[in-house]
Amino acid sequence: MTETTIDAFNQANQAHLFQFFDSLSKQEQQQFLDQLTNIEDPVKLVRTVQNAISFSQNNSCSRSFTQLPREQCASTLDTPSDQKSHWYNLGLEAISKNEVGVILMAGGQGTRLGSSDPKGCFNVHLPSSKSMFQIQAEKILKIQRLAKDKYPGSKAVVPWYIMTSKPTRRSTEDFFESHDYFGLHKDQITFFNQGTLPCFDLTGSKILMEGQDRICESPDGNGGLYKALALNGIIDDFEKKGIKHLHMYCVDNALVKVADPVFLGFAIDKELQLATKVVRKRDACESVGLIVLDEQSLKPCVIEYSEISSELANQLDPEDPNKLFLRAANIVNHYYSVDLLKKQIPNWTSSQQYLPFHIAKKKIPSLNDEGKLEKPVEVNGVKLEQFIFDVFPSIELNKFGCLEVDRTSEFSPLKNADGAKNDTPKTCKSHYLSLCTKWVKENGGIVEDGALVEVSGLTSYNGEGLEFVRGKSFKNGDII
Ligand code: UD2
Repeated sequence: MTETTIDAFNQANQAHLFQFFDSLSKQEQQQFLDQLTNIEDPVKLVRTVQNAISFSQNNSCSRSFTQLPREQCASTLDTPSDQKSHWYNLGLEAISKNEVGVILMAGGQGTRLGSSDPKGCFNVHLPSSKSMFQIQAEKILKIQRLAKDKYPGSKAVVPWYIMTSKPTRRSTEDFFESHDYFGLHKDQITFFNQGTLPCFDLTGSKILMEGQDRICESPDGNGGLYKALALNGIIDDFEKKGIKHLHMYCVDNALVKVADPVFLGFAIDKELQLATKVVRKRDACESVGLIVLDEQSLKPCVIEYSEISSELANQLDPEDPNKLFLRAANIVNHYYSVDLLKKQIPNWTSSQQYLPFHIAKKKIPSLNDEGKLEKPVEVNGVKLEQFIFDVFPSIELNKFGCLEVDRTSEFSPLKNADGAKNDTPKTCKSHYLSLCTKWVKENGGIVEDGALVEVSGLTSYNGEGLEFVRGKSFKNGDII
């Protein structure tokens, strides 16, 4: 095994990795080889990375994009309420029959937030001081309760699969344990790790070394979900539990409706394989991907904010110049049928056809030519990421759905430290409490002008069941 591994990397022009090999102990040599064998096909990997780097440099996007066809889209902003109730009941019924699972992607590190803790631990300073993880756990508890109430006798357990990365795993599990899983059953929660990808020098020709016996690696992006599901036996677990429908979402959305029955029902009603929620893009430079149609392949795809030309981002809609032409903003909130994952994950994760690599140029501490670890003062390498939505083009258009939802009740991302203009703990707190206060006022509650109240997720999932507040007065900071 040693020779074949070393040969494979020599063939990929990575002989520099073994310059210290003979001076390593047997154990160090074995650890190094174990790390390297995670890379199935080094020649293919290096070639793919170099293509990705040259593509990202010339960014000559010959492809052209347009809006998704109306047939594949719906909007909760103008869907008749009886249609929405039909979807809600379909989704809640599926939950009551234990056919629904939830996948949370929580492997990202809150670097832009300036916190070393996993984002889910973050507290946006609600009156209750609840963390993002607790807010989301209570959504699951509440939707289980609503399903049991509507379908008496049902057990309604929603398994929660939480993907972490190596850097976030320990602290995430400790956080859940120390909060007694926020009232959920411990065995309904499964933690699993996403994979890693090697870091390269700026030209993509050399894998960087972090030590004489190990290479530099970083989490493989939220697109690493598919390989992580397969490697951790999660797909088998879906089958064992009879799960048919999956809601997948990202941890840093303060308003996320976990296992949203309307979204689930939309996908079930239209027999979709994959669906995504979108909000209206706030402005041309908002850091969100755009759900679009590739005009050559006629397949759905997403253009990430870090890879879109400013010209395309600013293009106005010829039918309404007050609107951006491409405005279906991705909020990392997707539906998958388990059938689709079972069928497609082997293709999406084969080393013969990697999901595209996205390049992030970074300062990466790595060995210099003398074999000493050096902290670079300027960008010296690239980290690779795969994006969860890069599988969209493998879906037939008629099996793909896009549901527009109201930003003020469904999307408030936690991305930046306080002081930034958007997407900060302050904006999350303000959006969360404004939504709760709106619910209370809609139900006849009396809230002083300018005051904001919090409605616990255990009291109401989406503003329902608040009749009891009618005629009652509430002051700023009250928790209902
Ligand atoms: C993401 C979306 C972007 C838009 C924006 C809205 C992707 C690739 N981009 O951009 O289109 O929807 O969010 O807020 O989805 N994560 C992992 N492992 C990783 C990296 C990320 O689990 O290795 C998770 C992360 O914990 C978070 C989600 O994926 O839950 C989004 O990650 P991000 O914050 O790095 O993505 P962002 O904001 O650049």
